[in-house]
Amino acid sequence: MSNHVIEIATQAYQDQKPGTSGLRKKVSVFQQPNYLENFIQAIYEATDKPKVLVLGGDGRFFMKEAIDRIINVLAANQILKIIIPMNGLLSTPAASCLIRSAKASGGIILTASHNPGGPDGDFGIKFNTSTGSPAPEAITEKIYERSKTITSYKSLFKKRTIDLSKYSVHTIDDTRIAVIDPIANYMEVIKDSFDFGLLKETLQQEQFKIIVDCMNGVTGPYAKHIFLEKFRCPTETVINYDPLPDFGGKHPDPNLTIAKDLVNQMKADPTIQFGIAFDGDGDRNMVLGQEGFFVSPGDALAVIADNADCIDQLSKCKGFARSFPTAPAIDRVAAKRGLVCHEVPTGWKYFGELLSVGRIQLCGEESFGLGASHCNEKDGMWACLAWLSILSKKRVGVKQLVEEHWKVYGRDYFNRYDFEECDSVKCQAMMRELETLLTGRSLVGRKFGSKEQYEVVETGNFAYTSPTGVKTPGQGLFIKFTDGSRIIVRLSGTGSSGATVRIYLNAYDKDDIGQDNETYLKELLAICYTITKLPQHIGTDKPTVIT
Ligand code: VG1
Ligand code: CO
Repeated sequence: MSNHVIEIATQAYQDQKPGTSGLRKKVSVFQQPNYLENFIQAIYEATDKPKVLVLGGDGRFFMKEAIDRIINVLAANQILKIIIPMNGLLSTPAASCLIRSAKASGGIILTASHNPGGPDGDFGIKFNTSTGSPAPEAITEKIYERSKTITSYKSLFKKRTIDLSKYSVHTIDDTRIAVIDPIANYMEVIKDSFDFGLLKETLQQEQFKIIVDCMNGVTGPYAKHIFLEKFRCPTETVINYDPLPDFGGKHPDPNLTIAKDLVNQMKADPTIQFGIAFDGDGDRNMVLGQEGFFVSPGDALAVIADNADCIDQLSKCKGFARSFPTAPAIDRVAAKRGLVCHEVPTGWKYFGELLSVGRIQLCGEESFGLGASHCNEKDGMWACLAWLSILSKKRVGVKQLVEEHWKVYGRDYFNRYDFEECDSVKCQAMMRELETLLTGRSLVGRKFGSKEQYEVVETGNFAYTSPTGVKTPGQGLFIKFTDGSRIIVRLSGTGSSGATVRIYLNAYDKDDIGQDNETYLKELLAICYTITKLPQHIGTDKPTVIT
């Protein structure tokens, strides 16, 4: 061991279990003594001493300090190379691209995604493997196991702070640290994905007005580069573009409730054709058409799949995938094209494997995440350019495109109801009771609804088997009806306090496509409450967020 390295004795924490997407906790939890160093040392040891790691994040509070402290631990472990984007700012999809371009062993992404930031907000660490994909559960479990028994970590005797404000190369003993331009790398990866010439032409037309809301997350610099520098759009095209440690005090969550700036702006100015908002780390997106016409994520996925021919990258599409709770609109597109649509549990790591082996080229989740084969993460900016490619080639508006889609395929009315910060014990009790009910057959054949139109065809708990045969049970309690409608209940794996219950409803209608979403789902929601007894269990029937 070099003279410069010391071993620091530490107490293991027992709560460093990564959830759906990384380890997410309140900033104050991460600020406990050695909490961060323990977890980094655990990653290093549990992933067989990686040689090259990418390190960056979404700019949230505590990120800069965390980068310094992580460099200290990794350099003390004599890692060969650390690649850091300028100012530490790296969107989650760009991190995935960079890991692959640099042939790195993996990446540490400092983000809690759409969770609030600032000193009282959340912090998080995602670990991605050399394929650019979020680490599968086998790896996150190993990291967690190591974190529970760790007794020391390595540290530099003399700590170093690296200047991240310029492109540069530094050395600490045997470790090289490269501060690079992440946008250049991202652009290189997607350069052949779209017809950039056509996009520029379309966006320069005065009547083609768009608005891109970065919600003060990490996508600001990418959006400014693409829309202002490359496409020369007017400056007002990109809003909330400065990455801020507290995201301007708001949740960087692109949904109708929180991305109000965008919704209001589009309602006020009907000449804006297209609007999009991204989350804190740039992997989620919400799409709006003229006057704020909302595109549900399940429809967005299906519409892109159906128009894959307009997107260069998707010209040789072999398959699609969606997460289990996502409305199955894309399944019908797949069926028409003679392709497979895989159904995986919630969380991008399950898509990662399918993307890596080339089984799928496009996939997405109901939580506003959509991604494709250029990287191994969901990618908000890619989704944006995909939409713009379709609109440019077909010369139609968003609303028209979606409505035409419904006319051909029928419509999935869909809502997710979140009940946040609930009592964990009560939620667990509800889930156990419900699991007993739904893994039995007592509901099958029963009819619900005013006209008894909802007849239960199947109930259970969703289980997934990966292409390599890894089984993941218990991924969502479900009730399926004969007409294709579904009720799904699961607990969130990304919260930082209490429990969050998520209820997903989707009702399919082949012909009646023009109804109000909320109204259409009212009856199914009542049925859901009757079967799950959710209001009795958690003491409320009022969700905190509906998306
Ligand atoms: C949520 C979403 C899931 C998404 C995950 C990470 O997980 O439901 O679809 O993949 O967040 O998104 P959960 O377990 O809370 O339902 V992000 O943008 O953090 O990377
Ligand atoms: Co995110």
